[in-house]
Amino acid sequence: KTLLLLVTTFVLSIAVQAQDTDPNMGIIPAPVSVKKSIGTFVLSQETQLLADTLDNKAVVFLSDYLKNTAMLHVALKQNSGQSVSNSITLTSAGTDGLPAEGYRLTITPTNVTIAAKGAGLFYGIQTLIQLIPADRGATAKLPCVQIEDYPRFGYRGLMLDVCRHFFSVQFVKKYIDLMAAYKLNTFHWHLTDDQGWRIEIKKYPKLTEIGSRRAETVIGNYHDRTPQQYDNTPVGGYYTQDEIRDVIKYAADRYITIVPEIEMPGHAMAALASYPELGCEPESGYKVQGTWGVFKNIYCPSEQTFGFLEDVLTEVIDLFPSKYIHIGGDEAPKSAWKESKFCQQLIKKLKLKDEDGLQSYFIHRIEKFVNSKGRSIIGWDEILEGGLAPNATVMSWRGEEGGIAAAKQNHDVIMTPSSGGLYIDHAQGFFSTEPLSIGGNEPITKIYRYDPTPEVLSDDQKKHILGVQANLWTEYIPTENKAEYMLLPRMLALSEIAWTPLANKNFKDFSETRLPSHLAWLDKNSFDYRVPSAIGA
Ligand code: TNX
Repeated sequence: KTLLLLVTTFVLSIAVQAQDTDPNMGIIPAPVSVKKSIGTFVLSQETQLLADTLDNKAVVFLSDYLKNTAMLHVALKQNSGQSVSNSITLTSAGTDGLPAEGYRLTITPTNVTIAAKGAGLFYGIQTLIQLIPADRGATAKLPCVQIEDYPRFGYRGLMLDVCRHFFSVQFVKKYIDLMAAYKLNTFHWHLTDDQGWRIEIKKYPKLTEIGSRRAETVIGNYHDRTPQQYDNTPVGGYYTQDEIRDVIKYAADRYITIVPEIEMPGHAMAALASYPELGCEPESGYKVQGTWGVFKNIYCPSEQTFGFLEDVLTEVIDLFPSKYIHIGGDEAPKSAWKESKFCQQLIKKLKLKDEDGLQSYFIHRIEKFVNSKGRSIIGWDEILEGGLAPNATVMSWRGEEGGIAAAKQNHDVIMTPSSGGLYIDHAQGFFSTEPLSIGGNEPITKIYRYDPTPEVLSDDQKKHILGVQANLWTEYIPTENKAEYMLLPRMLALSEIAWTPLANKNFKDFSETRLPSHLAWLDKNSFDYRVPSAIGA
């Protein structure tokens, strides 16, 4: 009898494997392990949703999803520990040996079980949601399977620049929804730049009264292309602190941490236009900028500036619960500091080598302040220049070199190199045939193939690579539709490089087998996206 059973099981499993053209069951990002079995579970109005804690964020998310999106009115009940047939059970039992953020999803003909703790439950739910067929009647048939899954990296990030163009709270939430569906967990919110200050600071009202508006919207491409103009309407907008709190909660309900970025010492024209005394040439008539690039004037490293930045950071830290505060640090030209008597005297007084030393002093001082509040700083890789602040995490964007150097100095790193296809403001095909963008040709194939752990690092150094991020800079992205077009479907490739084990990555399976149903889902939900092309044309 046993033999017969064994043989039958063997034959059946061969049968399953033989016809298995979709081993990852359409799931993006591809899970760690998927073991299919025979049969289906029928999800219907009679199915019960059982959970250990009914007010758990993930439980509420699934319950709301089934009711409001899947239109399946499944009753939510307390899990008694007894097995109940025709149920979806969400439980923290059976999670032994699961890595952080991991889950076990088991579907049998009688039950669905997600075993997980914390964020893992939310990710198990996202996978379950992807398994509910889009085309169905009043019930949904789910294929029987056993999935064990957890992320490759703890930091799975996506940035949105709301300064070059402003995006509404509603759009930011949509962006967060997309991130959540694809298991990204860190939203980097670029809130200040030369072209706009977008966060209300109670102590400095002019930051938003003056700094959130600009008159000019002439948008010439700063690479040698024909200057173009999108429109003639002024750009403005900012988030009140209440709106920010609302977005933080919305993200937290989806296990997404928001890392706010307050740029310094460069990319500061909107702040200088609001409070000229923070610059080295207060009489020069600073303006919120209407064109793109790098501007000469930056914060002057005076006591007044440090006082201002500490006040701003205090309000930012009170709002955002994240461990990290991003302090920018990129593209700060030093000519204004070179020309300033005050800066030259300061360099002498502090016995610094040069302006790079002054920048390093600047960032060290800010780091000390942020650390004193129990938080840590992230900076773009220029913060390496003149010496890294002791606890800083580096975002490597001008290639991987900055990240490699930082990891070798035992600093944590987030990889986001433009050379890796992670600059999703770059065109997704030949840029001459794409809508106006900053340039480039960064097709989905390129981002998909990116591996955030450079081979030159030792295993111990690789542990400093916390994860990976893609950046949506919005110089050439004035509308929500265009933001979606640039983001999608490259964000799905990002999710797979951030989550899926290297050995399970497979571009053919991703693009040909799994992506099409996700594109159909994007269509159904009226998202704009670029139809991907394997050759990047
Ligand atoms: C460089 S990435 C910048 C941004 C621009 C972006 C355009 C970085 C730290 N700085 O200010 O928007 O290039 O691709």
